[in-house]
Amino acid sequence: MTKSFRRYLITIIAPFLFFVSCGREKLQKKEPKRPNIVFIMSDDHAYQAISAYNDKLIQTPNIDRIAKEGMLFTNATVTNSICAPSRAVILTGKHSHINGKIDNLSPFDTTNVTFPQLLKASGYQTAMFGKLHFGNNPKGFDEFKILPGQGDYYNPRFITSKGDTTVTGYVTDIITDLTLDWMERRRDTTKPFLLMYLHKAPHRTWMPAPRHFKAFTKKTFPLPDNLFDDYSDRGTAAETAEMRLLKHMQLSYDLKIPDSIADRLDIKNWNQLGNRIDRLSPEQRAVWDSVYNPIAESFAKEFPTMNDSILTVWKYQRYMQDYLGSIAAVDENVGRLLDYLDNKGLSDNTVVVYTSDQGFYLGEHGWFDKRFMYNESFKTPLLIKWPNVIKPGITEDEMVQNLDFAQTFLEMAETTAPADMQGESLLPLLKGDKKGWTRDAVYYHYYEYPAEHAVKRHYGIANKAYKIIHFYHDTDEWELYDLKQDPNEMRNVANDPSYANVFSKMKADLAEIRIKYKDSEELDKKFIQRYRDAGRIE
Ligand code: SGN
Ligand code: CA
Repeated sequence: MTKSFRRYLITIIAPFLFFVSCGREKLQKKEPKRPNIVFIMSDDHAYQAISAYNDKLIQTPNIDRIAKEGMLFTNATVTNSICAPSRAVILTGKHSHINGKIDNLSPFDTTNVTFPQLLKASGYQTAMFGKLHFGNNPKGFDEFKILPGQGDYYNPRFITSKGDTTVTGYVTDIITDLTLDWMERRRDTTKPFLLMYLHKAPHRTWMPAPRHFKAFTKKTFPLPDNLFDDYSDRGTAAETAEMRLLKHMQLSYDLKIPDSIADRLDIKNWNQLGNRIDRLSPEQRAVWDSVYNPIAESFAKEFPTMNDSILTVWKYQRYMQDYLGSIAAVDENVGRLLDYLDNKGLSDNTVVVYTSDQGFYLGEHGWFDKRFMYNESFKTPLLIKWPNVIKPGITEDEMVQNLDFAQTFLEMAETTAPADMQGESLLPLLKGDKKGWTRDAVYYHYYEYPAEHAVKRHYGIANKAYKIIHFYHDTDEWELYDLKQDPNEMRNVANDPSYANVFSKMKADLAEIRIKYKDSEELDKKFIQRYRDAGRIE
């Protein structure tokens, strides 16, 4: 470089660089200090189907990015393993018996105070896109577009504050399009934001994006050890539940055998495929038919000679193909959102949470669905990244719950949480301060019975070593599991004399935690009465 060229560079470029750096400083001053919060939740996404937990079933590279850059929780649980109640717990930071949303059936009581309302009042811009399932609109959001009830997979309808719209396409892609459109066009850059990005997938009836039909229907998956559980060594609740692949998963409705073939095989019942695929456009339907019809034809040939175990395995494989196929689009779309945050320079000051409204049975105990306090539905995936606060790649095994989100987000936003919230802020764990975390057991209470899937009412407490469950209402049964000896929860030891001391200690701990959280037999009776008043029980 000649001297004169160097001088030229200094005189021409230096003022420009000075100008740019001042501009950046100004920009930095304007950037809100409190972190943005991106809460990603899918519906019924089991931790067994996220490769950061277990890569035997599916690769989820984008969801895994959150764990690689942040923290993976291996002991995250819900307080009531069903959709709308879990969402109510998340928003209110209170157990179901306090916030009143005990089941999916009655609408959410909107006089509850929710953390988004508090964040909005403290200066956050707030938005929600996707599935809420509350029976009413969310409060505390500057903008929302939600699915009515469970919503549809294909060409779904959305509810907004200004009325309904129908959007063409696949639900998981659309929820992401709506989210990115809001981020790009309506975000107020002078405020931190709370974004609730809530997927419908992979909820029953597990309908993948047309682009994933083919690849997933060609795969076979390893069988869970207890696929052929006979429910001996347990109480009656596991045996009487109606969520078995063999008996309760529908060949037509769930596993996409067309009605015409179901008729021919005489397996037609109340649950038909018809209305599940009526929303497909002719083009989408052509892709559907080209993939699912040949599967149904070959099933029709084999069906007459299938015994129960062959049929169970066939159902398991078809179930996994569609369930995991639906997750493929969730993972791709989470990648789109993470890329957007990276590309816009937002990632450094944004907390990203990935979770599900509860776990799910992927053939364990021979089941699909959730509701029970047994591991696969009690636990839920939880991955959190927060650059500069959470160290990358940490696995955390402390017992955290969906009850804790509200207080966690409020503390992140330097906003005081109401004293009657019942969770605990996760900030000590996120900052690596284990001494600041004292919880050693968590409480659970499920109510929706009698109802679909026939899982009896129960409550219980779990610590890292044991779990005790009391089934009540039309039964009175206790179950105790030794989680270290029997991680698959196949043997109830409540009546085993060698566990007598553990049993009485766990029972006492359960009574104590019920008092701590203000749950009681009076409330149990009140909620049973609610079912009587609604004519759901005599
Ligand atoms: C629907 C499903 C059930 C599921 C509930 C609750 N049946 O009723 O299998 O348990 O939702 O799910 S379906 O025939 O409509 O698919 S939740 O995630 O909304 O709680
Ligand atoms: Ca759910």
